[in-house]
Amino acid sequence: MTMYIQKSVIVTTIFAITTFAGHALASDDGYMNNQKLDEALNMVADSNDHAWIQTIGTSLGGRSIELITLAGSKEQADLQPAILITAGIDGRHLVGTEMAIRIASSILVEHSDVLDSMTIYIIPRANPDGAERNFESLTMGSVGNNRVVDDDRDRNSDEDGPDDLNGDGFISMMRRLNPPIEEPATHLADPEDPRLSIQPDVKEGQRASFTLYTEGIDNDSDGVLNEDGFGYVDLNQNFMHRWPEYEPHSGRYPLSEPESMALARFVLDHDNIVMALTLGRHDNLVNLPDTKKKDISGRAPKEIDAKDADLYKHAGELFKEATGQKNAPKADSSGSFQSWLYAQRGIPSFATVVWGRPDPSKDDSNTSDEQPEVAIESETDETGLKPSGIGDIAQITIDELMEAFEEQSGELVDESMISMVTPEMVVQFAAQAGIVIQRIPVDEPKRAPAKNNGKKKKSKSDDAMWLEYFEQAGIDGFVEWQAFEHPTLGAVEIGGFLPLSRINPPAEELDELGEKETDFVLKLMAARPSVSIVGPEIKELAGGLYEVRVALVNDGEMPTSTVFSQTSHTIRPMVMRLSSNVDDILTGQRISRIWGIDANGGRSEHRWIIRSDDINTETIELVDPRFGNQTIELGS
Ligand SMILES: [Ca+2]
Ligand SMILES: [Ca+2]
Ligand SMILES: [Ca+2]
Ligand SMILES: [Ca+2]
Repeated sequence: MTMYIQKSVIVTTIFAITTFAGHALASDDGYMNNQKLDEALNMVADSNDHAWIQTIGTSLGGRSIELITLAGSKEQADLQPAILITAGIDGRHLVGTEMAIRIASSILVEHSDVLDSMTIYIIPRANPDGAERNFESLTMGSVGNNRVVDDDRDRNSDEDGPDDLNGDGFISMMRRLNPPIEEPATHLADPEDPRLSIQPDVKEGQRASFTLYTEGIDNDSDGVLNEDGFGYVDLNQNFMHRWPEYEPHSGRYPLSEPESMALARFVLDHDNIVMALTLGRHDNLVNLPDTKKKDISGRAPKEIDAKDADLYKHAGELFKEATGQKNAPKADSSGSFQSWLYAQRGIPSFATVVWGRPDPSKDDSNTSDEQPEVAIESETDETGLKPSGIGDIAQITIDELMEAFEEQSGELVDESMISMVTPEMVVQFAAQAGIVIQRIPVDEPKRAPAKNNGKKKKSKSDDAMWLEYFEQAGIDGFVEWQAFEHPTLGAVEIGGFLPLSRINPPAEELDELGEKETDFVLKLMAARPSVSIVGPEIKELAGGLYEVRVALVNDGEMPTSTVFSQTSHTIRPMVMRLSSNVDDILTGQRISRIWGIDANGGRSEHRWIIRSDDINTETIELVDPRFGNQTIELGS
């Protein structure tokens, strides 16, 4: 925190009170629980005339979802273009909240001039219940809210969650060493590093020797271990765009949760939001989002429209310039807040995980394996496999099947048909094509490594890289396997990665990260669309007959709207309205709608020929919720 202490008294005071022993966190001190967050928020707002706190909703657990608004004045806050910064939708992503508060303080103290032309809305913790559980003495990494869900549909809810058998305060994994015949072993200890569990590579002559479970016992004696733990709805699966209906934690319907509803309502009520930054488990800044795939309707992009690629590329460059971040996991964005903002609200929506695993330091001669900036195949549930949305089948299997089909038939697979495919069909096709099916383990091997596909054999797995990093950095991110006599499973070992250690950096890194994220926010704001009016240019063609020309020019580095929203008309257009009577307009429209103006000097040109007794009384009105309404007088 040294940098901040030098810079400002206010920030120093905030962080002086936020040092607390968060023993539930692998990275120990310095992360804010809800009470500390409230104190920090109030201190930021009380210390400055340009910041206000409001409550935008209440969680299921009865906690307030807070918004802090930064603007030149309260009156102008909702009337000028705004950036929305949202954090803490995933309860485990505590680093996002830390960044949100640091961005707020830093901009208020050092960059408040930017608030004269742009508003910053910050929702630092959208899921206060989920976050709070990650500060409890026993933690397993809580993703979602407090919704009670009967995961196994046995009419009891939350009856068999994980249990801390070895009493170390964490839920980790169990290796069952001598599984019975009816439950064949699935994994073995990685010969390269026995702490890691891998699936056997038959070609290498490997044989599985254990099964993996979440730590715990079968509390309800139904023969299944830990099948229905606490809650919850994953708020990042509860939004409308590609809502993953059959996921166990996606909610009963989109926006079923008060937390997701509060976010959606806030966005719908604020037409002045011109861009959004979501700090959470998704990233579209380190890795350019997919530009090719469509959703099941075939009309909306799965991630982004190819025509918006330049916008995202530019933002990604600004991000790398500001933060230097090179690694970010890929997470499925179905039903996420940030996808909804883009696909259904037309808002340029950027997302960052804030912190990725640093590359092992270069002076370590052991790391001769080149590990370029490949996207890490980590998933939200950290199994290393990406869900396909078809039962528990992993995306890699679907990809292999599609490849096999395309090779055989010479035709491209119509991706929109994938939604019709059932797991049974996959089993059948896979058998015909000789493809081994990869499945996403449902409740269990949360930490099973990304294994398989011979191509990658030589390079280190993601898990191995994490272990290497933890060792280098001296971080306690892994529980060594220890023998334990399980009441029903017999001999097991308990250990594995700690729940939050691969998402949240050591607390001493937070201040420096905060400066980088603030720098990025400032760069984004500077790149925002900026529309100005050129003209009017008026020429009298004959007595009382005039030609009028006006152009709208966007000098910003970003388009006024995403290309996708322009073609799908998901946003309200700018409206230009001429005051003349329709009968007096010989050429041109009385009312024109402008769906978007390109970046870097993009223009929208308008020309009319009108009849007027007194041109000085005529006006052109520009109605624009995001860039402000204006009236142009045609008289000089
Ligand atoms: Ca149940
Ligand atoms: Ca434990
Ligand atoms: Ca059970
Ligand atoms: Ca249990």
